[in-house]
Amino acid sequence: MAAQTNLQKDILVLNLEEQLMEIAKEMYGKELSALTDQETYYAVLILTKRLMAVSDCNEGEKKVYYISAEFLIGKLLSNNLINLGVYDKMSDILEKYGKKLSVIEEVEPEPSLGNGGLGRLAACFLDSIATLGLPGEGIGLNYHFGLFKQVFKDKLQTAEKNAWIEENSWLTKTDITYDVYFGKKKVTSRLYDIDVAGYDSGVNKLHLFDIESLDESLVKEGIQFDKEAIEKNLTLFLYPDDSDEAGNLLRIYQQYFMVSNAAQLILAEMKEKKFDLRKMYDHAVIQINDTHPTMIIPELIRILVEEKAFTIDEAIEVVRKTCAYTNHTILAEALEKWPLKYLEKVVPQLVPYIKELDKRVAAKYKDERVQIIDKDGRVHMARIDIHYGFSVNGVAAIHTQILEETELNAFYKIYPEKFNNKTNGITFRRWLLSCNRELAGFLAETIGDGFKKDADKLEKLLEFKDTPAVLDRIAEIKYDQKKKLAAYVKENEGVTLNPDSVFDIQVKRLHEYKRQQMNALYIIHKYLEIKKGKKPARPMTFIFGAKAAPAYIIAQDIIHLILVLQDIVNNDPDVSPYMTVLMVENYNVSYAERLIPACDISEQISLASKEASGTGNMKFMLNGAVTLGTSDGANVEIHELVGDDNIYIFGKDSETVIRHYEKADYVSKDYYEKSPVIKEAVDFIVGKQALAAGHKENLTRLYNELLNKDWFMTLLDLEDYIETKDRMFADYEDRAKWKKMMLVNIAKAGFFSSDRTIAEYNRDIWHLTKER
Ligand code: Z16
Repeated sequence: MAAQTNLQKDILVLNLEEQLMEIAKEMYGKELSALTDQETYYAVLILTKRLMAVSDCNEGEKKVYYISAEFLIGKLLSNNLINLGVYDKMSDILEKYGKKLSVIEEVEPEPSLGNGGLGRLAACFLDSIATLGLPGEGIGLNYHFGLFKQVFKDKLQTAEKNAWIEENSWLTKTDITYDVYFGKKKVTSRLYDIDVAGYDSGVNKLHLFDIESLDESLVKEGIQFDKEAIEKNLTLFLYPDDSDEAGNLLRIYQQYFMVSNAAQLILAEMKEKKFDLRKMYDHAVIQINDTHPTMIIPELIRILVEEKAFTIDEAIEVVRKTCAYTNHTILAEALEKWPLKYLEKVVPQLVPYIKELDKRVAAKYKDERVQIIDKDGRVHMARIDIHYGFSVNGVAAIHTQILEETELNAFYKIYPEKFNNKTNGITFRRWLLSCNRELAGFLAETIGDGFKKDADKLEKLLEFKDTPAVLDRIAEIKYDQKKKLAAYVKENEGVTLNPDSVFDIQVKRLHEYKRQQMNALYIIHKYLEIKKGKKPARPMTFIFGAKAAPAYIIAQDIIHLILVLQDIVNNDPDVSPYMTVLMVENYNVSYAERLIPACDISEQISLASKEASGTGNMKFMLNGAVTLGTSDGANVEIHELVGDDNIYIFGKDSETVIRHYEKADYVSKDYYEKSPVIKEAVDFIVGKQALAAGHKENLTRLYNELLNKDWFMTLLDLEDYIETKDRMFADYEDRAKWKKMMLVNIAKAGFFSSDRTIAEYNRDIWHLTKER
């Protein structure tokens, strides 16, 4: 059977050109050469979907269901062609008919089904699960407008809807529909599938559930819509919160809709394959991505008891052996705690089961910190996952350690055997082969192309760390990528970038703990230095990209400050020859794919202990950027791998930071008053120049926040940051030294392949076997 389908794919690949011509005829009645770019994109899309439809599926006795509220998949064409092994062939065919694949790729709309790291991680994982040939599926929601599109107006962020679903898209409508009940209210779901092609491997599926009765016309201005009619608005938007809790009923509706569908899909498959439900855990493992899918636990227990004749004890045991939980944050405000009142309103049928789960915990453990329902009647979702799942993992070594020793210590004492670490990873297909074809090509020439399937082979590059030709070529590719980015930025943002300057980039969601405001204070400091006549050795370019949750006021203010600085710096003739500031509009996966290959300095400056892992840090390293970072998240592991000489680490460590929180003894004003450099930079925010370029309300609020609160301790690390960053810019002038750092970073990035991460999930948690 498997061999037969493979054959079909091989035949299709042999006839790619004829097939494409045929599709052009069928769809548009035209010759291939006469198609517009848009039409060409659709024709290639249809053909690529066909290729995946006839490819082998990854099958086996046991499957992982990766349930996630977010799958930030990005554009898919280029990656699918690479993974199917037909990129070059398709590119040649198109060229024959006067078209450029890189131009056609641009036509694809980008789905924004994720906020940031967590959603992008889920997408990388799907790629790696398929690539490793493992049976696994993603389960999520088909948001029609996804995350908002960011538009700057008057130096402020505004939000618009991002419509991405077109008549031809990667979605395939299935005939699977389920009834989903919110108490007595019934809605009907519809399943859409997206094929996930592994690299030189089989195909898996991403299942996205939608609601049949959705009404897109509810969305009027920006991203506003009527929150009442659930059957009309359920899958309109992804909640624009990254790590912050929405505290919103609609979000519970979405979560239950997702898990009810997931449960029905999984149970239907168990039935179809005639698996013994009492041994469900031998055939299914459910990975719960953050707490958003937690209700899958009580929902499965409910179904097993009410429809499958399990006793409650039996149901709990089977579900416990099936479910595993990944924690992605220690920020208390991001750990979901739903008021029982809300759950009673949305999913009354689950409430007796949640109460039962709570009762069992309460009977056994007295510690307040492990109770499922607290004394204020709030349900702690993570606590359900930990008590009623078999695995709890953090996403970087230091993060897991903090979970064990601090945040979840009470649980670690009860269940030490459940805790494990899985340091995050990224798919090298997208973050090297696709986004940086030049570098990937050169690496293949230099060390062979084994690294494409076995990322550890990148270490071979170390043999060339003193070979000038190799070092020069890596630097030359970086320069070319900077020129390419500059051309794109000129076209899209109207800002001129100098490719001979140092490109310093911070791209990630806007959050105080990530400390974009600290980077902005450095820029102010440099601006003032240049004004006073201290010119840098080489011009500097500071690039930001970030969306802020619309309800997160201070995050909006930080964006405003950066846009104000962009205006002041770039329009000051004394300074603009030496520095440029740019905040790109609507930073997304596609923009990341352009920015990352062009980066010299990778900004990873979160307050130690707060960034669970970070994954952008890995992408930058892989593309030859050098990290400027705190001892936080995966930076710690990058540091261990590349050694002190190939990374710039600064700031207080996580123990010191945690101690400050415990003692509540951090006073930002003390730092401001102690240091003239800090004072000068902070005061600039509400100085004449800034107020003339920006809005008093935003700037004053931010100033007061930094001075009187500064919850994420910007001023604690600012001086060390300035000193370290200055040293980094100075070292950039030692070109031989810098090029070697670039090479070492690329060579040591292999550990951060999501293939390694997924192999570890499988070895320690999932225990799947391949059939082929
Ligand atoms: C998210 O993107 C992350 C955590 C979270 O609780 C919710 C969301 Cl939407 C991020 C972490 O902040 C980041 O450090 C980590 O690398 C990423 O998840 C993937 O694990």
